[in-house]
Formats: sequence, C-alpha cells, structure tokens
Amino acid sequence: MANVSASPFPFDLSPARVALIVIDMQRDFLEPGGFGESLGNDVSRLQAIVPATRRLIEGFRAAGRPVIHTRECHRPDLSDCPPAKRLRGAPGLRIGDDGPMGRILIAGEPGAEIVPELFPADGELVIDKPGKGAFYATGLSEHLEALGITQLVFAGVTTEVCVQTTMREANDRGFECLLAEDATESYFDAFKRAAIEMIVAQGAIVGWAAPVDAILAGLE
Ligand code: C5J
Repeated sequence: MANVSASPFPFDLSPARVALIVIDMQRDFLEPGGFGESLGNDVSRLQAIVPATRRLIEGFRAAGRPVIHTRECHRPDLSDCPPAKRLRGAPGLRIGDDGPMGRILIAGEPGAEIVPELFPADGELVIDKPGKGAFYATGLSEHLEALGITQLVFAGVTTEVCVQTTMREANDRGFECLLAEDATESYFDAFKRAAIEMIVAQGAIVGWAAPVDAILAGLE
C-alpha cells in the first residue's frame, strides 16, 4: 500500500488492484465543431488537461496497470439514444446530426474518436457508453471484476457530468475512487470546483481527489 497525498485525507493506493478510467476525451467534446462547442461551450478549457491526462496514462502504462477509455456515443440508428436525451436543450447540432467531424456522438464517426494525443494503446479496453455513467449498458463491471480491480483512478470530462456519474456509481459498487483533479475538467470552472467539493465532502462520501503527480508517486 502506498499513501497518496489526497483530499480529504491520504488515499491508500494499492498498485496491484488499481485501474485508470479515462472518461470521454473525445474530439466531440474537446475540438471546435463538436458537440461541446455546439452547446455554446469554450472547448479550450478541456483541451488544457490533455498534457496532464497523458502523463497519468503513461504512468499507468509504465506501471503495467490497466488503462480503460470510455466514449460517449450512440449506434448509427440511434436505437440506444432515448428521444429525451436527443431532444433536450437547444444545441446547434443534436446527437446524430451531420457536423464538421461527422455525425455528432455516433460510434465510428471521427468526432466520437478519442483525441490523438490520448489515443488508446493496443490492447487497452475502450468502452462505448450510451449514458453519462460508464456502468450503464456496458460490460465495465464484469471487466473490472475479471481483473480483480478494487480501486479506480478517474480522469476525463466533464467533471460534473460523466466523470461524477461514473464515480458515484463506482463508489456504490464498492470501489475506492480517486479523482485526478488536474486531469479532469468542466466547461464551467465553478462546476468543476463544486463537483470535487461534493465528492470529497463528509469524509470522502464519494471518493478522494489528488493531483496527477501525487497519484503517480503512489504508483511507483
Ligand atoms: C456530457 C460528458 N457533458 N462526457 N458528456 O454531455 O460529460
């Protein structure tokens, strides 16, 4: 066990039982012309965490620990996209519409792909998920069980939506959850800060948060 300096108190990282989950670092959320920008967001906020996320991924690879990537996307016929999700709000482009990077959030389209800097290595699991959480309608739970994973480190976007949804469910499923605070981001600074505060509140009610460097030190 290695102690990681974390909030609200040190996290006992178990290098043999930990995996990294990188949530939705997709072109549709990070690049101009994608879904995130069509909702009126400044995507440069999310691009800024790419270097720290890359360092975290490389640290897990070097330690021989599993790196799992998720992508929020849907089947081309939208059969896994409830109308309530597709029709909500007033984005410039809805899920399934044609955009500059192909159809928005559709599996196999360029926009649904993970940004090149963080592209999965051969053999790394990539989970396509129709929901915000990575456990709903995916095989993630069975995969983690097969690997004997009991601790999860989280990175990715957005902190208060897909990252927090997945982290909360992971916590309910009994995983010890640690958020890499400089490898996650929101389009809204206040939302990111509030999400982290909520996660670590009341003695780590959902989990812990720590900087990438502290997590990497615990992996060594
Ligand atoms: C959103 C996500 N925000 N990956 N997706 O719609 O957080």
